[in-house]
Amino acid sequence: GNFHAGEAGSVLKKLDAREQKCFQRLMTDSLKDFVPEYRGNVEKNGETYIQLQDLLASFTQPCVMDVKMGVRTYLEAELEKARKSPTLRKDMYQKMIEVDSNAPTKEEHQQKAVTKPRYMQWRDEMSSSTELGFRVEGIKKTDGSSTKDFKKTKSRENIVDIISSFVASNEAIAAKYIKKLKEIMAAQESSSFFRSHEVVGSSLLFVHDAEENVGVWMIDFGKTESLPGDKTLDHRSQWQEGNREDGYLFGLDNVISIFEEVHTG
Ligand code: 4IP
Ligand code: ADP
Ligand code: MN
Repeated sequence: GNFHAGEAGSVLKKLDAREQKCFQRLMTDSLKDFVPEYRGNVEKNGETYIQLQDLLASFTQPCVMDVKMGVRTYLEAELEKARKSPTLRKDMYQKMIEVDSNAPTKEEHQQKAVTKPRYMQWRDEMSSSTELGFRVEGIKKTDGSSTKDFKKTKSRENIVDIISSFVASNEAIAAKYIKKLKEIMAAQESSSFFRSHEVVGSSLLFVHDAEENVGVWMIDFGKTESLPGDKTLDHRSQWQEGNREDGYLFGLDNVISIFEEVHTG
């Protein structure tokens, strides 16, 4: 994978130039406290890594949930590229038929391949991304067991159940998550970084433990792109190709509303 254990309290992630640039800028932005601290780069076995604060370090046997934000998980640039010079992806065709053998078109079955945007759009539609602006990607329980089996989780009711189970119906933990999510949203709404970037494929990482320590952070800026000139996004407007909107805050509104439903029952 992309990750390695770092020095105590840090994790190492394979360097990606776009992501490094984001972390550099985030260290002086109002979102600083809501992302892992960026601690420079390190070389290991001829590879370069960015060193990030280990967000799990202060927890005891934490439960962790990765929620991918936004109504789409591919960049506009990837759409354009696929239109100009489509690359056929056999691996993505395989991933597609493992979930639904009827999903590919006749032509895709013949090629045994799909383009990346085609696969990503299908994933977004199949899950809650397109409709609700986020999806649960994975959950790790306190006993260490983990699930990534959420590819077809789409309805609000299913997500309410998943999140109730994640917080083990603990009202204090749910309430702390709601407070944190509202703080993150306020910071995002006043962040110059957030306003000036298309934030795609980024996740919120939810972490809590039995002592009721609770945290939420923004992670994964591998597909977070700065906008040209002084263009800005509101992250709530509907996406139309060309406007670069990502639906991030539309999704966060829904995440908060679902946590509120979990909390009040
Ligand atoms: C994956 O699909 C995820 O969308 C990856 O995003 C994405 O990486 C992969 O694209 C794609 O195959 P599944 O989750 O359905 O397996 P992430 O790593 O953020 O979850 P990118 O490179 O788009 O970030 P490829 O092109 O890397 O395979
Ligand atoms: P990728 O770009 O390879 O998808 P991510 O940045 O999304 O990688 O991280 C993948 C997983 O690694 C996350 O779901 C989370 O569980 C874990 N992770 C990422 N960053 C941190 C961090 N700073 N501290 C602890 N765990 C992390
Ligand atoms: Mn990623």
